[in-house]
Order: sequence, then C-alpha cells, then structure tokens
Amino acid sequence: KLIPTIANSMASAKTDFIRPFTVIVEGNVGSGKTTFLNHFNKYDNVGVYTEPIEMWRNCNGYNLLELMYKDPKKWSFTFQSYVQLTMLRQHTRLTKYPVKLMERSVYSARYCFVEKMERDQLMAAPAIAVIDEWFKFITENENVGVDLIVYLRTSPEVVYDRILKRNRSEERTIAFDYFKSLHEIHEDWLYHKTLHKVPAPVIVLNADLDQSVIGEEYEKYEEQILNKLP
Ligand code: DCP
Repeated sequence: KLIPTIANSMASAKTDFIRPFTVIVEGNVGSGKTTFLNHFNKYDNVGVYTEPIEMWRNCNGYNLLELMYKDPKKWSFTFQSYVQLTMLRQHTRLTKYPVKLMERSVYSARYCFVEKMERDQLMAAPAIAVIDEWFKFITENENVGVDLIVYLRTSPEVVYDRILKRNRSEERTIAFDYFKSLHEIHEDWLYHKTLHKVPAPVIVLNADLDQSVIGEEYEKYEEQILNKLP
C-alpha cells in the first residue's frame, strides 16, 4: 500500500518542479564567459553556475583536461564523457532563483567540442555513437531546457591573444588553428545556424571588446537576459 503513495508523491514532485528562466552562455575558449557571469552575479534574482572545470582537473585525482590536451587520441572520449556528466549536473541543479545563468551546456559540449574532435578524428565513430546515445537520452529525459542563449562572439585572433596572456597550464600547447576552427564551429552553430539544432533564441554580443568597456555591451541586453522584458 505504501509503494503507490511514494510513487505518487514522487511523480507530483517531478511535475511541480518549475524550471527557472535558463540562460546559457556560449562562445569560443577565451571569449570572456567568466567575466560575463561575474557581471551578472550581483543581481539577487540570478543564480550563476560556472563551468565545472575544477572537476575536470580532478576526477578522483586525475586531471582529465590535461590528459586530453596531452594525448587527445587516447583521452578525448574519457574527457568528453565526464564533461557531459558534469554539465548534466549543472542543468539539473535546483535553484531558488528565478533566473539561472549557466556557463556552457551539454549542447556546446556535443555540438562544438565533440564535433571538433570528430572532424579531427580524435574520437572514433563508435565512441561518438556512445556519446550521442547518452546525449539523446539526456536531452529527451532530463530537464535540460534552455530559454535563451548568449553568444559571446569573438574573433579567433583576440581569443588566442587572451589565452596566451592567461597562460592556463593545460592550454599552453594549443595552436592558433584550434581556436580558429572552434570559432567557425560556434559561428555555424549559433550565428549562421547551419550546424546542428539551436535549442533557444540567440543574442549575439561583441565579445572582442576589452574588459574595460564590455560592461556597456552587456547592459544593452540586460533586460532580456534577466527576463525583464514586458
Ligand atoms: N573544453 C573542452 N570540451 C568542452 C568544454 C571545454 O575541451 N566540452 C576545454 C576548452 C578549454 C577549457 O575546457 O581548454 C575551458 O574552456 P571554456 O571555453 O569552456 O572556458 P574558458 O575558461 O575558456 O571560458 P572564458 O575564457 O570564456 O571565460
């Protein structure tokens, strides 16, 4: 007799969950996603969810990000499997805030990074098939809906310069061409919309602007991002 009661209450808990207005922030490596999120952290109706990069650097003691850059053929699948799991966790985390702002998503993981690894033949077709089966299951069964995408649009030259300056140890060996083709993949997905599905409306920001003036660019779109448009 107990079991149906528990089952009923679980079912209603699931349907009672109302997803907050969810905004994902996308853009090339070094496009300024962290700066963008920091700017919006000051609003008390916004929950900010930064990328779980520290988890990628320490999965039970293993730095998967470093392994992936050192030996991409061997570790790309392992790394992207873990990225997919950690991003799913971010999507499904409950928040008390009406607006949820997330750095990246399961979508860019699949549509940009796995896409790039596939093109470079760093992941074999059967490995991509496994990632895709998980991706399909996740997007069909979990609450990973998105209401708005903020695309921080940059030129590859600008991000390359920023990457060299920030000098993140794992990223030291990446060549300019990597940023260039990752840029083109982001462009085709979010700007030209010719590659893969775009899961929500996109606003495009000029993220080449210097940190000292980019606040003005954010402010132009603030009402839309904070879901305050009439
Ligand atoms: N990365 C990856 N595969 C993913 C997501 C990220 O290989 N699915 C890598 C690329 C970078 C590092 O992880 O080396 C972090 O990249 P992001 O672009 O996600 O984050 P940044 O810290 O570069 O963002 P920004 O500089 O825009 O704040």
